[in-house]
Amino acid sequence: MRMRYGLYVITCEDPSRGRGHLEVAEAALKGGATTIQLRDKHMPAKELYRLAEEMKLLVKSCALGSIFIINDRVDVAAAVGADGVHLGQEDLPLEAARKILGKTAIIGVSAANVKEAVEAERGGANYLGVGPVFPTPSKDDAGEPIGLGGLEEIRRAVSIPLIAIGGINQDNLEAVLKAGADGAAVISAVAGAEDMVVAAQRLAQMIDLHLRGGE
Ligand code: TZP
Ligand code: MG
Repeated sequence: MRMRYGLYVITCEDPSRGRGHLEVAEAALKGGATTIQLRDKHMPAKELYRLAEEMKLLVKSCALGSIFIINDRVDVAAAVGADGVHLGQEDLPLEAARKILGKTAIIGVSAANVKEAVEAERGGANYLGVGPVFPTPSKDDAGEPIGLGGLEEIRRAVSIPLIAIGGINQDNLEAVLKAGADGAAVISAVAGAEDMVVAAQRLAQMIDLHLRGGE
């Protein structure tokens, strides 16, 4: 079955407006997010584990059947039984994560160019996080934006789902989808919005319309 990652909302330790992980996740799910990623680079393992347990319950109680992914921490993903993990280029190698999480886990890998994308696809990644497509306020070391051109190049090179990331908002989402993304991952467009539910709703509807148009 081809997963529908759709609107992929990432919660992080420093969301705008002082909102916490669970608050962002809950609003995102209400707005129609189909994937939630818990991302926290500084939380001690025990605290992250407890938070992940709570967030899993929240995601799984939502009628949409949304996907729950944990950033970086394969150990925490395995311990709470998350749907999967997202790995950057400096994280545990894909094959090592697969050994721990098993065949059915969803493993996403960040790719900023064709080489990284092809390697991750060959290694068995379930989807790619591609970007940063645009400049992002949410990650200091995100690297140079690859633009819509970079996304199109990766689209031509691989066939697994592409989740575009980096500076994506209501104004540029349509262009990102037209460039070949299957979904979009956002932090600030939801966590930084005045009304997080409405912001998520608008983005989710745009993705839904686009996907339906392609059927
Ligand atoms: N990886 C590449 S860009 C980025 C991550 C985690 C941050 C995306 O945040 P925003 O606020 O949606 O640009
Ligand atoms: Mg990482």
